[in-house]
Amino acid sequence: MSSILFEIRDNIAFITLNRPDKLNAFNREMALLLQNRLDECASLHEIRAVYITGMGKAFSAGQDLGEVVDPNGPGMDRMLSEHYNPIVTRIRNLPKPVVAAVGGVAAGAGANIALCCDIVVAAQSASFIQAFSKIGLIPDSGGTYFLPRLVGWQKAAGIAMLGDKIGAAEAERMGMIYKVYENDDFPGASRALASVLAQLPTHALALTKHALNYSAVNSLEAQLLLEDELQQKAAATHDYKEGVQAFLGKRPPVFKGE
Ligand code: LHQ
Repeated sequence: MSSILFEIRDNIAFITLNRPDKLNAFNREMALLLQNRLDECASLHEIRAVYITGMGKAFSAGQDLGEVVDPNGPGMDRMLSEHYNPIVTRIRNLPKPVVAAVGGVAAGAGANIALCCDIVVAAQSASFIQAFSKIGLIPDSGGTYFLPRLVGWQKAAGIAMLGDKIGAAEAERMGMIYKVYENDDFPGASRALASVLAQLPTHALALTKHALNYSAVNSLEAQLLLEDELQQKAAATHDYKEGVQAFLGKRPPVFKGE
């Protein structure tokens, strides 16, 4: 059985991290497979939303620590540059919405891969742990970039240094994630969210994502210019015309992602 399951249904790519006996910890094979699948998500026109989740009781426990001490393993110097950084940049550059559906613990790189997705939802019993300090490392996989932007400097410093286990409800309260669902509702509600995203104007969502990516580093002036440029692109799409026609015709729009 592959360590990454992949299925396309109703314009959604469902990606499942699949090493449940290791809490879906990443080894090299799983990291490279995930990269390949994210490339497919970018290139296949029929995919209009991506849904990443974990098999079993965890989202992911981050790096497989068995591989770290394996003399035949990839070695520390390749793990970020070849495994995690390419995953994070692929998710951020993917011109489609990416949902992280966190059903259990998300620790270390597993937490930060979830947090770099566009919309993070979690089951009530899920949790997020910046486990790095516990083993003498620093938050990676974008943790030092996304965490302070999501929750503010103080909370980020505390969470990163102490390695606290943050429950889903607290994560939602502090703005680390978008929404928490009751455990029983979580699978259906999180898939329904992906389904809504897959029916929205895909290009406009991609341009929104692009603008949000730049808002982290741009001045107001630069961001206003970027919004102007991207809005021209959005206005040139079929979906924009459809949205306006549907509004004027008092009917629901049918967006094609074109
Ligand atoms: C695991 C793991 C795991 C292997 C649970 N590996 N087996 C980047 C660059 C280079 C180097 C290092 O890393 C990185 C990025 C990173 O991600 S660093 C952070 C690595 N992750 C961690 O330090 C988290 C380690 N795991 C834990 O602290 C706990 O397992 C958590 C809090 C996630 C869950 O605790 P429990 O629910 O109590 O589960 P458990 O500890 O009993 O784990 C269940 C099984 O999964 C167990 O195996 P076993 O054979 O005894 O049933 C664990 O050994 C295995 N497992 N995480 N990262």
